[in-house]
Amino acid sequence: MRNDTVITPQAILRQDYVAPGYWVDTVEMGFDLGLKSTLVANRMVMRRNHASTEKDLVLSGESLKLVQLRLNGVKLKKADYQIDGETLRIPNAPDEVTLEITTQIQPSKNTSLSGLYASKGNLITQCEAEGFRKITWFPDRPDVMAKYTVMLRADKKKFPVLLSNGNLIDEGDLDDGRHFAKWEDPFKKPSYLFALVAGTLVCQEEKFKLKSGRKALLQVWVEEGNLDKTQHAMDSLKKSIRWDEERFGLELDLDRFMIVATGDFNMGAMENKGLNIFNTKYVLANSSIATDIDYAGIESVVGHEYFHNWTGNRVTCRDWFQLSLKEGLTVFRDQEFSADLVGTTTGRAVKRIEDVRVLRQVQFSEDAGPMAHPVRPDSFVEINNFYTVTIYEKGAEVVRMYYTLLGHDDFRKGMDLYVERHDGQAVECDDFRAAMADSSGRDLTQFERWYSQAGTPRVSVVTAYDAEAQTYDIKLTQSCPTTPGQEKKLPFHIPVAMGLLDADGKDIPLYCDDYPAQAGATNLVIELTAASQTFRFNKVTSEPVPSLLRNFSAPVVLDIDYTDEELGLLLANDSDPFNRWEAGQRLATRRLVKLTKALQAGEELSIDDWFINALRNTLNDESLDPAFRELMLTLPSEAMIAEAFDVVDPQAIHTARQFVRATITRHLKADLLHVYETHQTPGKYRPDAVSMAKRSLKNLALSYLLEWADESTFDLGYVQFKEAANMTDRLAALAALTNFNGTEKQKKKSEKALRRFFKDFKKEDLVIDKWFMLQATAHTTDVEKVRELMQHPAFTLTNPNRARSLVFNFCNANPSQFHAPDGSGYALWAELVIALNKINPQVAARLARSLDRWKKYPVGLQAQMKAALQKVSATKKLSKDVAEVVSKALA
Ligand code: 0A1
Ligand code: ZN
Repeated sequence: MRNDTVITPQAILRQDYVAPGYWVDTVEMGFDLGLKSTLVANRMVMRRNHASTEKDLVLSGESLKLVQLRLNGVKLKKADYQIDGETLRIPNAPDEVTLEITTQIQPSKNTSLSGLYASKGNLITQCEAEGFRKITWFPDRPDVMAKYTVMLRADKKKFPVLLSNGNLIDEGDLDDGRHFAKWEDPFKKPSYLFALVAGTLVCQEEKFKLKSGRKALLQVWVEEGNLDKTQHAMDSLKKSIRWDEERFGLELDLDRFMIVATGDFNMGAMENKGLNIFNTKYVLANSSIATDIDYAGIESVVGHEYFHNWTGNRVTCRDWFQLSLKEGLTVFRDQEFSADLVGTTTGRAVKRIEDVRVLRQVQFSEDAGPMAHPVRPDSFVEINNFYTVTIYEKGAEVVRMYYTLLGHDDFRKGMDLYVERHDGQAVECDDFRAAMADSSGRDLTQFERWYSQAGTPRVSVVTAYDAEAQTYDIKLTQSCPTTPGQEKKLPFHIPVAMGLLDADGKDIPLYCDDYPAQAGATNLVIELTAASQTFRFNKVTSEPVPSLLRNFSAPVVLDIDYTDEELGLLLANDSDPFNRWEAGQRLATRRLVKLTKALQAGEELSIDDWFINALRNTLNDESLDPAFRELMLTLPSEAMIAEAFDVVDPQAIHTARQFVRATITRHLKADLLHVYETHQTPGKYRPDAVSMAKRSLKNLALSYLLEWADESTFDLGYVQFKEAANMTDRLAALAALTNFNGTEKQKKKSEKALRRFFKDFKKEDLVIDKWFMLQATAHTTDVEKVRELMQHPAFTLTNPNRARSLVFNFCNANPSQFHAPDGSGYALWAELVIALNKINPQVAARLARSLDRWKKYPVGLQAQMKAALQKVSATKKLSKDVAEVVSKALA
C-alpha cells in the first residue's frame, strides 16, 4: 500500500487463518551449545491434517544456516523443497513424516534478544511470539502443539547449568570437558513456550507441598552474587501457587518449576512451560536495592507468569490475533491475586485505582491514536508490536466485566468450564465468551463487540428528578469515536455499577424498574446495551447525587456534569472508595485545565481555598488508609491532563501542575510536616501493605514539602537521603532533591547526592537504571543533558533496561522537555529509533511509539514531529517492527 512516501508493510489478516497442513506429535532436539555457534538437530514426527486446505508441508525459519534436511530417513535434494524468504515448503510430502533438520545459529551475534541469544556469557532463549523459527525450521504457530524432548550438550566449565522445559531425565559427562542434560516436557505445547538456559547460574530452591499432597521443587536461578536477592521472588511464587489452588482450583501440574533471571530481556518475563525466564527487574530484590514498587511489581509478575501455566499454556491461543485470550485473562488474574493478598476493602481499591490509572493514561491514549486496535485485532504486520496495553490491560477490563456481570460464583463456574472444555487445546477469544455464557445461562452475544471494536466508548449522563412522583431518571447515552479502519461502531454491552447518595452522603436503597429482584440494594449493576437508555428509580424522597461506574466497572469515559459541591460530597462520603478518589481527580483536573488555559492567556494564576481545604481534610483524615490518602493527594499526571485538551501545550500543563503543587505546599506545610513525622517506619524494612502505605504517604509529603523552597525542607530531604535504611526512602529523597529548585549551594548538594548514589550502587545494574531514570524525568533535564548522560560509561543502548531507563523515560515521562519548541527532542528520538533499529527492532518499535499522538500538538510541533517520523520512515533496512509503527503514525 502506498501513501505519499510511506510504504505500509504487508499485513497478516485474522480472516485468512488456515489450519496447519501438518500436526507435529513429537519433537526431539539436540543442542551442541556455544556462544559463537550452536548446532541444532531437530527431529519432528508429523502427520497430515486432512481438515486443512494447506497441502504442502510448510515451515518457518529466520537467520538459520541449513546444514541438513532429511524426510523419512532420506536426505532431501535442493529440488525437493523451496526456500522463499522465511518459508520452507515441501510439496508432495506423504501423510506421515519424520523430518530431521540440522541448523547452525550464532547466538552472540543475535542482539534482537529473540530466539537463542547470549547474555553475559550465558545462553538464553525467548521464543514468544515467533522466536522459535530463529532456532530451527518449524511450523512456528501456536496451534501446533507437540511433546518435546531436549538434549543439551555444552562445555562443563563455561555452561555448568543446563536447563529446559519439564523434567530432568538424565545428565552426565561427555568427552573433552563437555557434559549433557536431557529434559522431557510431559505436556504438549506450542513452540513459543520452548525454552533453554545454559550458563553459570546459582539457585535458591525449596520443596513445596501442593494441595493434592504432591511435592514440587521450586527454583529461582540467578547470577552468582545475587542469592541474597531471591527470597521475595520465591515467596511470591509460593503465594501464587497457593492462590491459584484456592481461588480457581488450579494446581501446578509439574514436579519442578523454575524461574531464571537475566539482565538482558525485551519484556518483563516469559511463561515458558516449567522454565519461566524473567527480566532481573522482576526477580531481584532486597531492602537496599529495591523499592516498595519493585517489591509489588515482582509479586505481580511472578504471579502473572505462574498463572499462565493454566491460562496460556494448558489452554493456549489458536493464532496471535487471540493473544488477549491468554494475556487479558492472566492480567485479570494477577490483578485479583495482588488485591486478595492485601485483603482489605481499601487495599483492594488502592490496587484498582493504580491499575485504572495505567489504563486511562496509556491505553486510552493508544485507543485514540494511530495504533488503535481491538482487543482481538483483525490485522497486524509484526505481532511483536501487539503486546500492547490494549491486549493486556483493556483485555483484563473485558474479563473483569464478565466478573462484574456474572458475579463471583458464576464467573468461577465459567472458568471451570473453560478449562475443562479446552485443556490441551489452542482456542479463540470466542471460546472463552461461550464458556462464560454457557455456565451462567446469560446471553453474551452483544458482549462480543468488546473484542471486535477499537476505541474508548464514552457514556454521557443526564438526570431528572421528579419530587412529586419521587422518581429519579438516569439517562445514559453511549458513543465510540472512529478508529483506523473502523468508521461505524455499534453499541457495547456496558455494566455500570452505581449507587445514589442522599444529602448526607449516605447510600439510599435503590428501586429500579428494570431490576426488581434487587429492590432495596444500595449498589446495583445496571446494564447499558442500547445507544441510549433511561433507568428509572422509585421511592427517591430527595434529589440524590449519582455515583456511577463504581470501581470503574467498564473501560469507558464517563461524561457527567457535577458541581464542585456534588464532587465534594462524593469525595467525602461515597461508600465506593474508587469513586471517592475519582471525585478528587475530577476536582483537580477541572482546576488544572483552567490554570493551563489561564497560563496560555497570560492571566494571573490562583486556586480557590475550597479546593485546598478539601485536600487538607483528606490529608488529615486518620480514618483513611495512608495508601489511599497518597492516591487522593496525587494530582493527575501531565499525560492525564493532556487528555483533557484537543491541542496539547506540554509546557503550560507542566507549569500549571507545578503551580498547584507549590500552592498546596504553601497552604498545607504544617499538615504535610505532621504527616511526614507521624508516618515513619523505623526498624527492619518490611514490604508489607501497612508499612508500604506509610512510606508512600510519607514520601508524597516529602515531595510536596520540597516544592516550596526553603532551608529546612531541603535538609529534611538531604537527611532522609543520607540516613535512609531502604531504597524506597533513599530514592524518594533523591528524586525530591533532584527536582528541588533551591540555591546554588543546595543544587551542588543535590548533585553530590546523585554522585554518591552512583558510587554506592555502581555494581547494581537495577539501581543504576534508577539513577538514569531519575535524571531522565527531572524537570530540568533537557535534550542536551540526555545527550550528556548517553556519553556516561554506564550507558548503553544494547541493554533494553538501560535504554528504557534514560531514553524511554525522557521521551515518555518528561513531556515538557521532550516537546521542546526547537524540536531537539524529536531529533534525538529519530536518531535513537534508527540506532536501535539495527540492534533490537522490538525495542526500537516501542520507542517509535513515543510520537504516536503527534497530531494532538500545536502545528509548529506537529511539523517537526512529522519530519522526524519521515526521517525514520525513509531509513534503509527498516525492520517490519519500526516500519509498521511509523507508517501507521504517518497514514
Ligand atoms: N507472554 C509474556 C510477555 C512476553 C511477550 C513477548 C516477549 O518477547 C517478544 C517476551 C515476553 C507475558 O505476558 O508475560
Ligand atoms: Zn502474560
